[in-house]
Amino acid sequence: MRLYLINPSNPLVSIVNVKESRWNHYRVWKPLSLMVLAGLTPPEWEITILDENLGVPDYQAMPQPDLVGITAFTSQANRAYEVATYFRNMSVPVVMGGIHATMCQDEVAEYADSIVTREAESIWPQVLEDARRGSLKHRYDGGLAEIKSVPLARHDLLDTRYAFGAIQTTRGCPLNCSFCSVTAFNGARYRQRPIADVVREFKLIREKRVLVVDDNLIGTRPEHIARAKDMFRAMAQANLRKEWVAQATINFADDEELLALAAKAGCRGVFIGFESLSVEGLKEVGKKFNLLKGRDFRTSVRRIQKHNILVVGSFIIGLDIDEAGIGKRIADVARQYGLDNLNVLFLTPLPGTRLWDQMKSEDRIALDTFPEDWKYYTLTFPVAHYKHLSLDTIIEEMTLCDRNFYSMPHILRRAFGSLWHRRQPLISLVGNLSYRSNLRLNGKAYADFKHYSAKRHN
Ligand code: B12
Ligand code: SF4
Repeated sequence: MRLYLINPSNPLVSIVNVKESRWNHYRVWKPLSLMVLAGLTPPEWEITILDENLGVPDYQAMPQPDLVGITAFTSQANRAYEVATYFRNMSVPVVMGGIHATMCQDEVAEYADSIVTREAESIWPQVLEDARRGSLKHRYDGGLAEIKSVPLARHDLLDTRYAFGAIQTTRGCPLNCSFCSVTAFNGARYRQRPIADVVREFKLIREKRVLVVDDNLIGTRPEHIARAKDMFRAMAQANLRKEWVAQATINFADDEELLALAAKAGCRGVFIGFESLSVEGLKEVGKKFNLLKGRDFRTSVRRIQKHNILVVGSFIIGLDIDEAGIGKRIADVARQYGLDNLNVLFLTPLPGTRLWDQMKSEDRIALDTFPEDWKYYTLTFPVAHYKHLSLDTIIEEMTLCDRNFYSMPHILRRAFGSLWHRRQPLISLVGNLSYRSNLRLNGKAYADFKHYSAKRHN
């Protein structure tokens, strides 16, 4: 039995457009969902993982599979439907799963023979068995997985053109920020994989560099932090020789021992969601967690960096409190905090989030012809109506912010700073130049987007 597992591309996502810029090789990430599904698949299935982000395969020239499984974030839905339609026209059954299939079940059900909602661990072997017998059901729900049942992902199945391997050590997040799908999808309970599994899986990864995909690597409570420390100790002891980057909340900075252990285990960079410059903004998105302990963000960032860990900060533009001037203010503050890299995104109502419900009820979702418009739900296009920022203004604010933070003098200053502090100057420089090289592409993408929006609203 031949199984194709497909990660569809989104041509609008410039950061994954490898041909546009060679830097982008460092920003194409492995589709871990499919590697985990492969890990759950019995040996009688011959599995091929096809990641369209590395180039769209010539499906016609390939042997016909017995079953196709497609994953999709919302931004990949359009292409996912094209691929699904292609295979269904050839009478190959198609199963879709992942976040979009969970949040937009009725829509996805129109394009697939079967959909699998939420986490797949408990249900995928059953789906395969039904497919083998030719009796696929239209819908399956995997619920939330028993974390011990998460298999070792099949790291051997993808080719070596990626700069980073990928692994997941925890699932779920209790914070439930208004714009984020994680709590709705993976639940509020923070579930941690057995440390021995994590170490074993790290050993299976061929790449020297690894993306730890957890939404919050360390968690929020003392027992979560204690487990993170144990995991870092075990990783260091296993002498994995990996360098990895992860996402965490700002409390990562609060514990020197945690930072030292993370660095020893190979942590080289951390992605932190600051989201807003102001208390009102943090309250608006429901991330009051960032306000605890009367935090001084600059000190927190420095404390992390002292351990030779780069800090990438993320902010949102388009909150109800944001007014003209927000772009420049974010760039200024990001520099004051001393961030190594800045990632600013447009406030985007993703289906299944609290923000979606709110904006929908206020009739503020501007691009709402679905499924066509999903391709713009990449957080890099302003798809909503923003309270104080028109379409032109919000794009201008984003452009000003990026041009300011990624101006050549500022990039060089950061590069010298990290050289002086011996904090991975090369990685820092490459990261900054990679963002900068996308600014030109963004300009063109915004112009096309405005044109598209105008056509939509006429
Ligand atoms: C790693 C990651 C990325 C990587 C992607 C790597 C890759 N190629 O997959 C990168 C950095 C590139 C990325 C980019 C983006 N991401 Co992202 N990302 C994540 C993150 C943190 C982890 C995903 C992951 O690997 N999980 C581990 C695997 C094992 O879990 P899983 O994917 O859920 O898969 C399980 C089930 O869903 C199911 N399943 C999944 N697919 C399938 C398919 C079949 C057939 C079946 C049966 C089951 C099944 O089985 C798996 C095992 O249980 C999630 C957050 C999260 N917790 O999901 C956000 C998340 C998926 N990203 C999100 C977003 C918004 C984006 C971006 C649009 C914007 C951005 N800048 O972040 C871009 C889009 C890129 C694009 N191509 O269009 C949102 C998506 C919301 C939505 N409705 O789509 C999430 C949920 C975060 C959030 N804050 O809400 N992301
Ligand atoms: S943004 Fe981060 S902290 Fe907030 S709910 Fe999502 S994963 Fe949790």
